[in-house]
Amino acid sequence: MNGSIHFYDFHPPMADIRDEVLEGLSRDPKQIAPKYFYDQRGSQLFDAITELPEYYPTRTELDILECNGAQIAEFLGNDCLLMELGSGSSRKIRVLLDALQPAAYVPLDISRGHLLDAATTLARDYPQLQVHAACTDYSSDFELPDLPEHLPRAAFFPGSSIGNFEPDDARALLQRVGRHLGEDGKLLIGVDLKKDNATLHAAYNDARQLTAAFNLNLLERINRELDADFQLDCFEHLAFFNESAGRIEMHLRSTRDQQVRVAGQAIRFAAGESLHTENSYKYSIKEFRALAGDSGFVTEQVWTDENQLFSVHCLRCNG
Ligand code: AVI
Repeated sequence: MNGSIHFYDFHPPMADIRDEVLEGLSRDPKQIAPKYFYDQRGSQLFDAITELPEYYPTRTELDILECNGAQIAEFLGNDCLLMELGSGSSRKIRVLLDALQPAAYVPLDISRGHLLDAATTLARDYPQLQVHAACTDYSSDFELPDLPEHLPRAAFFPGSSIGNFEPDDARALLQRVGRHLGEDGKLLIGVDLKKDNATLHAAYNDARQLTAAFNLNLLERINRELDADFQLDCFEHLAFFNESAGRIEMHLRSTRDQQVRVAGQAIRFAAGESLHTENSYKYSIKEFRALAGDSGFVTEQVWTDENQLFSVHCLRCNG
């Protein structure tokens, strides 16, 4: 028997994506939001990155979840409505589902095909589970499917995806999550910690160059979906830790003077000019506790690994 699955498509219209990409390319410095990494191939490349020896966040967070599963399950509570922001391949939720029986699981992700595949596999593997999968852009005012009002609500936001938001946007996002959760709603969130430069640098400059391929795939996606003509071999991957801002920055640097057409518009790149594609903020536990507090959440518990690489925070919404 399979668990039940319902699919809701709130994917933003292509015209909105085109306008946002063109607006970002008209800025100085040029930028495109990291949410556009995640087409089908981008999601697959990200999954491959999470298996790399250099990319410590995923395995470290999984270890923390596994070591503390019983306590986490107690915090979230059985029979809750459990949503997951940026559920991707729904791998980490499996650790929670082995200790917890939610009334329903609501994965939210912008990558439609990847979400549907992951939700279908999960419903097969957890026959008792009701899955309500919603393809949505949770970085803006996102919709949820019609869900029972009476159930206690909880959210899981793993992987330090919160670090991909500017701190002000991260606060706004947590406030929106808080509104969906309601008073006393629970949020379990993974946050990457500040650490030495060498470890961070290696995680975003892996030897197999999968992170470079992930970064460059953004251009391939824009070529395909927005009728553009980026030449991928005229851009190079650049990732470094910006110490004063406390973040990894990823860029695509133009290796020459060039002109690219995107959705009928001409965009000029000077040699060496960069297109900023991602920030990945790293926090201390104290910094993140303060950010959560500013966003309407009380920190109830924080776990880390023995090397203090990554943290998992249990937060309660104070309404
Ligand atoms: C999804 N997000 C938390 C990843 C990160 O580490 O910021 C995305 C990523 N970018 C490069 N490698 C992984």
